[in-house]
Amino acid sequence: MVVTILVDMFTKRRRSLLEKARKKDCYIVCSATPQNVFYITGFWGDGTAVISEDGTTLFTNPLEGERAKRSVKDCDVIVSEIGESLKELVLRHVSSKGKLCFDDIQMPLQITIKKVLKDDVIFDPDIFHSVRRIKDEGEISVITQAGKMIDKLFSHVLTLIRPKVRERDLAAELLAKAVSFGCDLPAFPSTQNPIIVASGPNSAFPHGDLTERKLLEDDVVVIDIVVRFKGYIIDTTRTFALGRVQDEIKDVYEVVRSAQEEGINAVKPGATTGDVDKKVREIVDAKGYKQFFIHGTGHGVGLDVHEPPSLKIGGKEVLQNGETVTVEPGIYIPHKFGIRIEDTVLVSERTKSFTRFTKELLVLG
Ligand SMILES: [Mn+2]
Repeated sequence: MVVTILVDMFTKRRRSLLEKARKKDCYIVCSATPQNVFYITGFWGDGTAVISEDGTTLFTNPLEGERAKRSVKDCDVIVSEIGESLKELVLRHVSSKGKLCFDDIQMPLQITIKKVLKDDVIFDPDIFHSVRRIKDEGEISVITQAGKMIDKLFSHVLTLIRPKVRERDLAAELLAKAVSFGCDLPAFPSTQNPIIVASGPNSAFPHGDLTERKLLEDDVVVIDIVVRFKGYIIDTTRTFALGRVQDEIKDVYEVVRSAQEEGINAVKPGATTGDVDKKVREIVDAKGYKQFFIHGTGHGVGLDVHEPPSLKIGGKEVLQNGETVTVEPGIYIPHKFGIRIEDTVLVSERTKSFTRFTKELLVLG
């Protein structure tokens, strides 16, 4: 029963992709991007997926062959011989099937294929994203489980935050817990760690580096957790306080909390990404913190940490049922403190967050 549902899901993804490709006169879609290969085959690793009306074929090398065969769903696996060029193998397979759409132009494989097939190849990095942004039932179920992991991790944070703990040690404990819960740790080019623990003045950097700093009596601590669960990313942030909380911190926290709540309420099918951003920004601006909200309101999330659509000023993209996006306003007062609250939410008539962990200001230590 479960297997049938999975096979149907992969068939459906294949059909959606080919439908998009046909609008560009293409009959085959190719990808060697791990996220896209995983999306269409269920295998995350080194390989090239070729998708056509006949089905999906994954070409891979002996290093990955056995693992690939065990992971794929509704997909044939062809393993090259040791020493045989994967490029040649893929080229032989695709050359007679009509015009082809590749998702990326950067890799040697694409360059070789382009040289041989010339005008019969086009490149469209958005072809997978246009299908991937609407999550299907299986994906939503995985992200729902991921949300529960995040709730458990934030509950664990409550036992870790206290004066004199170093940011790095706090992060190390959280990372260990995440891995033992079944999460993987994504690589993300612009931050060096999947978990941000930014305390005191460090919290004024939206993407603070992990430091040796020890938490102090009256600190604010921003904890941004990005983990991967069964392939899918969930991205959530909470801000905690220690000791006696200054009124300014309480005020800013309340602004961010209400902006985030209104932002989530504004996320619904048919709203534009700019509508949501405006709603959030209006609340922050009205309280006089305009120049301290220095990033967009949110972003799509899925197999990548940052996917389309981007929830930003003037954003024109229309939100659709089944998309998953973050809502994450923040206010950062340089040299003093920063506050951010972030949830990953499912776009639907009754938009809901995948995480339940409280957004009240928790004062610990
Ligand atoms: Mn985020």
